[in-house]
Amino acid sequence: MLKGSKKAAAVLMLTVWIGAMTACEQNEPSVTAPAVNSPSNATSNPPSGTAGNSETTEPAETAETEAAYEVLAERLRVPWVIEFDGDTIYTSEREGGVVKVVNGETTRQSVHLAKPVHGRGEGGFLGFLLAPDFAQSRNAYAYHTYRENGKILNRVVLLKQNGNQWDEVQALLEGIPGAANHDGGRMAIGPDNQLYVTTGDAQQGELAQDLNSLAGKILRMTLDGKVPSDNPFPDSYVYSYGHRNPQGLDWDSEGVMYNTEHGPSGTPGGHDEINIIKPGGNYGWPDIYGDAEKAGMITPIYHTGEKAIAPSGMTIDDNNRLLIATLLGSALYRYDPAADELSVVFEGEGRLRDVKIKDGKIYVITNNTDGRGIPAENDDRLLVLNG
Ligand SMILES: [Ca+2]
Repeated sequence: MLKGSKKAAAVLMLTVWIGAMTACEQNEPSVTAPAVNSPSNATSNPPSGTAGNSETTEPAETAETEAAYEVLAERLRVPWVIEFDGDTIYTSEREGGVVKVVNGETTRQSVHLAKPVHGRGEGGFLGFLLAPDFAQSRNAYAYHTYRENGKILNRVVLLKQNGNQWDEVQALLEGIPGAANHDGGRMAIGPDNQLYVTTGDAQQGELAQDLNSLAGKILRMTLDGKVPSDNPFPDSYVYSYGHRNPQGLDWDSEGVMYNTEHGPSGTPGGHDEINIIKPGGNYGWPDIYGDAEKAGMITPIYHTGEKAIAPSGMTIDDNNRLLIATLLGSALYRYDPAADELSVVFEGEGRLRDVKIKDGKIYVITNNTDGRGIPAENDDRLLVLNG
């Protein structure tokens, strides 16, 4: 393992970095440069080099100082998820591959799909989720953008691992509206053993309110892709609606379901949300955001006000606190529902796409190679935090 001690972002770089923001993340008026401070036990050494030159920013290591994290994998290409199979870690890469990480060794595994990945903008090979019976079945679920008849769409497929590659077994759901941005793509299996899938509004906000559209929704399906008989709307995959671009999904120890999603672009921007998800719930987009209320619509339990953090993957710890990886926010945040407080847990490595906890250890994946960040030479990286 490599000792992680490099500071990816010098303050100097941040001006450039913010200038490079595009699409829904660019218009935040109150963005301030994230601090470059590291956790108190981090090896601290002011960055002296330039972006992309990790050699010159590498501080001398001292035996007494524990690094803030260790690097488990590097030079990943827009990684999107962290998945565990025992001590083996898998991550998806947005261009359409899977990387297997075992004891610091990475193997890039090809994915063979019936329809090619359409990798423009925020779309691509996004969600990737090992089936609960992966040990026996070698099955996984994937969510990817594709193009058909001139339209950008998304589909949910079942894959099977065959040696060092993944082959599509079956398409479970196709025709989910897509666009250059707002493609959703997070998948999770609930405590009810059903598959949940987030979809974006495909840059057409009104679709989020249309129960006949699969855009701007959280979908719920059986593990073989059917509509569960107890879904809130008859013969519909829709579990909740009125979402803009939900990116994080998890349940607490009581089975309460939370999501994170992006607030509006432009002015005022910000207003990124944490919601408690109820079956059949309408989360308001595009009619309301922030603290606004409207009959039949659910306001978030927390929003970020004018500040945009662009929440991505989210996981809930043993104390029912949410850990949220953020892109624009370039930090790992913790949200404690009991205290209604959002605080920074880890930062200084750029954009973060996903977070998971295993055996009490926090794992994050950076996302600096997606065209909106400033990648260091060895980005993107899978990190395990110390302490
Ligand atoms: Ca909302």
